[in-house]
Amino acid sequence: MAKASKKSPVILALDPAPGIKNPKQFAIKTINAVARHVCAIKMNFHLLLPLSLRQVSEITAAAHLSGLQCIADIKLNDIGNTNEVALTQLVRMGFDAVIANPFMGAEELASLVKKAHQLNVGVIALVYMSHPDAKDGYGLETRRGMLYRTFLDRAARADADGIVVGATQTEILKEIMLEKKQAGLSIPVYSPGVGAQGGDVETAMKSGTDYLIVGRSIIEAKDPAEAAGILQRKALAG
Ligand code: BMP
Repeated sequence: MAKASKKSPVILALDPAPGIKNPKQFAIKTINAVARHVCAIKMNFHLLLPLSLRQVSEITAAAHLSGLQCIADIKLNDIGNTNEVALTQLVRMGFDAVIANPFMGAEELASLVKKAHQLNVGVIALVYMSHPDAKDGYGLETRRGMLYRTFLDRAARADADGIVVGATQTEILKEIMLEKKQAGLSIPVYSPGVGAQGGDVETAMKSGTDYLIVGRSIIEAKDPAEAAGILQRKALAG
């Protein structure tokens, strides 16, 4: 996976609100409006379920034309064969990276990353999600400490291209930032959760976030380009 441009640390979560009449058109219009303020787009089930392979490919092509990378957010977590089929389809649609859940197991994750790298795409591993109930999963106590510690370890050992840690999880972000420094790890941190979910841009950037993933605060703004520009400036200042 090519490194995302540093011109902006903001990734657009391209999640049209339910009921949007033409989601593909909406997606392409939004990409064109905000492209200069973001480095990538992330597509979730909001678009991947209602649209066809061809329609999704048209969106990734529009993003690539604007110089943006495309991340498929399907939080992949299945048996190896199914993971590989999903990965291959996503590559056909033009995605540059997929988000996966290390819950699948250390070996499965490592083999997914290996396969992805052969196909020249990246894998971003969920380590700790942004919603308040995330502690009920990623924060579960295990014999090896909290579950996210194992997920972080799996992501690093598998040579994943990034990790997701919620922007709302300030203490965990800081802990991981310190740990990365001590271990000489450079794996980038992708953080959803600012704005609509209550996370703060400056706090997240100071706590170790490399890329902010932002949906509703941009998409639902009166002027999405202006909202993305403000986020970009705040993130670069943070
Ligand atoms: P919003 O900025 O509108 O809250 O959107 C955040 C996006 O990031 C959504 O697509 C959501 O599914 C995703 N996400 C998240 O919010 N928290 C996580 O921990 C992981 C995610 O993928």
